Amino acid sequence: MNGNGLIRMPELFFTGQNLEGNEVVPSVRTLGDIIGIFEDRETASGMDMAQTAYSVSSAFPVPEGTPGGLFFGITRIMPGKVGNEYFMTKGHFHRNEDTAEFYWGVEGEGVLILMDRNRNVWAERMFPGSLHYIPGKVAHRVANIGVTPLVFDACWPSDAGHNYEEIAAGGFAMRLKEVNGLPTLV
Ligand code: S6P
Ligand code: ZN
Repeated sequence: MNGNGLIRMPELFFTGQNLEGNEVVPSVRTLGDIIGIFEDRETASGMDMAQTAYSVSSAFPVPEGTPGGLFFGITRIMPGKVGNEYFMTKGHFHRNEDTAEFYWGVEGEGVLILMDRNRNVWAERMFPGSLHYIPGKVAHRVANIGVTPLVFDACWPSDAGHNYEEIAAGGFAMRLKEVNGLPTLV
């Protein structure tokens, strides 16, 4: 792809809702992979566990754990609900607690749910063009509240790491549910 001389083609490309190029790492979470995060297990038991809940394409230009580097990822969450809870990401704290992250909305409608170390929960609307600074020591999870895929980008430090265990065990202190047709933290 490189041209002649000093001006080169970039190594990464946005194509629609995906990231493509050199060494892009795709990953898929099926509903079965994340079903434990939802409250309504009875409704869940009747659903197709093989369906994709969300997928992520990431670029890791340096090895995981490198100080000072950056990673980039595009997440695409399918529309859907388990009972009255929207399809959402697993959510995590960073393993290296002081590391922050940017999220920004690209397509669709979502809610970014945040929780600090005192289990205080708050949330921000996501939409094309919304930009979200997630400070260190704040857990983050995104729900798709619309009827089309929710696409957002993320940029985070290469030494952030992921602590999924704590959220898997204790969840967030509030759940985002559809109440009277509106997304509501309960
Ligand atoms: C990584 C960044 C995102 C998420 C992705 C899926 O720090 O926050 O790329 O990995 O949105 O969410 P989760 O909680 O399943 O990793
Ligand atoms: Zn993160």
